[in-house]
Amino acid sequence: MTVKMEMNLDTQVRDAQELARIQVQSGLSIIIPTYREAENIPLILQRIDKLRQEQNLTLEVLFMDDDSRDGSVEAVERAGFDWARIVVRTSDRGLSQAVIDGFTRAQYPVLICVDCDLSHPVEAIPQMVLALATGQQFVLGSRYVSGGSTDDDWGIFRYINSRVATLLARPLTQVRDPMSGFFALRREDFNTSDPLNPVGYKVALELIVKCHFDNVAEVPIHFSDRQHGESKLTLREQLKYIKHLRRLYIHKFANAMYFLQFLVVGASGVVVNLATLTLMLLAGFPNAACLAGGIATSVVSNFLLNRRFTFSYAREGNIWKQFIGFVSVSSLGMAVNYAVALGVLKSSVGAMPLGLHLSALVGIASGMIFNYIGNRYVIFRKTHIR
Ligand SMILES: Nc1nc2c(ncn2[C@@H]2O[C@H](COP(=O)(O)OP(=O)(O)OP(=O)(O)O)[C@@H](O)[C@H]2O)c(=O)[nH]1
Ligand SMILES: [Mg+2]
Repeated sequence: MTVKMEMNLDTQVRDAQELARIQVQSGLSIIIPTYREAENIPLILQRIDKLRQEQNLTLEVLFMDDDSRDGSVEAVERAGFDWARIVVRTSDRGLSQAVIDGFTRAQYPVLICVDCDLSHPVEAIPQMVLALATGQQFVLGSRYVSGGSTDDDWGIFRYINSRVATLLARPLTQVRDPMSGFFALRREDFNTSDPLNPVGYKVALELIVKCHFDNVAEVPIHFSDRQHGESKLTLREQLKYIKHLRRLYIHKFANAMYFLQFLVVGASGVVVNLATLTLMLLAGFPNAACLAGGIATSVVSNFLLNRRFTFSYAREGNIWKQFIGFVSVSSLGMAVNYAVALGVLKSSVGAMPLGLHLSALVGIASGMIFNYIGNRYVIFRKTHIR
């Protein structure tokens, strides 16, 4: 459920504000991932300090820096705030890893992640905490809900890129701006997340999926372009998004995803089968041998592709043992296919036009489902992972 926060001052909201005040007083941990942001550090600290004083906030700021060596450490020290510190990380680098590392080090019950480049208005934090206090599990600073905006000079490429990335995440979450790097959640919810394994930049998406958040609120923000320092969002980082999406899809739709990949491999097997059959026919082999050759090569290619992609978690297992298992299960599948096809043919379907083809298709589908179940739960079952 996506909720846009309205700031009506009716009783309910006043209660919520009271709750938010209590939550705010018990403390906020603001985590800021940084890589070469020395110029921006004093600026964001000034803005947070202003907010802190105006709203009487208890907070800590943790800059999670991937060893920038650009004066970031000195910039935090020079600012002289006892509530701000910088953690210099030298291993397991990356934006998402830095954020998660920061969350595990945080001392307060409310966790907030914000970019250092002043793209995100820290002034929206109280409203985000208010949303948490009213029962939301996760709150995003969003460019794409009404009232949200971006600076005007976004080129068409950047805009399309952002929208396509959002669209690809739609089956994972209905929120409008899951790509946002500005968000808030409770530490207790973070602590009960499934194991986190993000690649690239989309840490909010990782958390929404792995913490199973249903109630996600979006607070409209204006997203400003960075004024200082350089963007680290390279094409390489963007390509990691595809890898991340695949992982999240498998996590959320495990069985459906395995089956989908199994079907795609199965379809490729039909092509391999027919291609082999045709080549053998051209080379002058008899029909029966061509059929057998087609089946044999497709069984091998299906096995290799399923092992590499569909059931990639079992890649470490003994390949020969798996191959023998795969062939045994496939042969049973072929028998199922044949028996079902014969059965259907004998029923009233057999008398229909194209009855033979229909019977064969039902047989193939039955054989495939049988094969899938056998492979998923017997041959490539998860205990094969070391
Ligand atoms: N610790 C750490 N922080 C990073 C890394 N890459 C980027 N960041 C920080 O993550 C935040 C977002 O990075 P940006 O480069 O601004 O990426 P972006 O906001 O998606 O792209 P722009 O809109 O072009 O700025 C910034 O505060 C960066 O300093 C990284 O590898 N490690
Ligand atoms: Mg940025």
